[in-house]
Amino acid sequence: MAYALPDLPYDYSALEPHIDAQTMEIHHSRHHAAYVAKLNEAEDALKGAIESGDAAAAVKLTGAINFNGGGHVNHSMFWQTMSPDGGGVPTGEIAAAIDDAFGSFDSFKGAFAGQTAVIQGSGWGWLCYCPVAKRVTFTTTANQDNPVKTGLKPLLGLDVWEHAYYLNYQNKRPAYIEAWWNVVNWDQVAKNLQAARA
Ligand code: MN3
Repeated sequence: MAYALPDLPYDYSALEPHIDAQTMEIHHSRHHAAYVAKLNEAEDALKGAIESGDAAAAVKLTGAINFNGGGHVNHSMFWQTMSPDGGGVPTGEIAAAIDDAFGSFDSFKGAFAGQTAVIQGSGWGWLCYCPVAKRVTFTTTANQDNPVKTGLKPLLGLDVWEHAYYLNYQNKRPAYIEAWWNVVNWDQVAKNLQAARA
């Protein structure tokens, strides 16, 4: 079955003033839509390669599947972990997990914002659950790589591709990150932690 662009759980203007409506519309309806379309194309081509027993053709497609599949997975989580009712501080299990790993929520925020701001080029900052260490951790990925590739389970991702903020924040990535905390949907992040631990 082909992948489909998921609807946003809120209007394009719902995250203003922190993330503007035009950025949200272009990001969702053009960028995410393109990842979905190209992922479907690559998977169709992969089926053809498998059916014809062409391993070299299949290997050649893995880059497109990683990039566009990552783009689809990453953005699908990104929309869900933002909300017009977001922001504030996490509570319950997720708050305890963050305190345990980072010392405090403020310490986590500082580390997350600082490390995500300095990603070179395009990429993502992530709060993840490590099923080996059984604790949450921070990581960054380049381009559309997803932390599942290194065995981590992503709980919250921040897109710092310029398309995510340039219309409103231009080159001021740290200002975009600072604003983004106001829309983080901690209820969803808490659900993601529960699912990751299950
Ligand atoms: Mn993006």
